[in-house]
Amino acid sequence: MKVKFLVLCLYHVLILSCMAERNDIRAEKYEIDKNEDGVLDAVIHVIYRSNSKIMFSMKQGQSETRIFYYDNMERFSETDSDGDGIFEVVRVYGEDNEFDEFHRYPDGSIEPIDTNELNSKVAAENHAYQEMNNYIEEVESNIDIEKERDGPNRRTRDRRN
Ligand SMILES: [Ca+2]
Repeated sequence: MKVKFLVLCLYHVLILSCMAERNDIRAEKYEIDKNEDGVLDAVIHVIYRSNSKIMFSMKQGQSETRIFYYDNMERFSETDSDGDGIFEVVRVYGEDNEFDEFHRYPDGSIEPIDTNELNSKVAAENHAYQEMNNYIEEVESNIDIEKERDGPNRRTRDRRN
């Protein structure tokens, strides 16, 4: 297993990227401290298979959401909002960010939520979902830029020593 650590400061966000490679599976970890007070605001894990994202998880406080992808499309997600280890919100995604939602109970049983509740959630969350995706894409593209910029500089410094 090959492990790399990369620390970057972007927009007052401390990001720790830990990449572990196993065959064609690659995992990245981001620790986000928005105001640099030493208290993490979020921890994100992204897992890739053959450079395709297959899982994204984000833990903020007690809340944790895991999103699963197939063919680079979000297919399934689950959320544990109170940190008790039971992911009580289960979603299955269709086209254009539409989804159906189920409630998972502690005994493992699952029940679809009310249709009116579902429709209002779909409408309300499409906007927030788009903003989050834009933010993630911006962070990911800035990491690529930082890697390209830091790579040659680091090698130059190493040659002097
Ligand atoms: Ca829970």
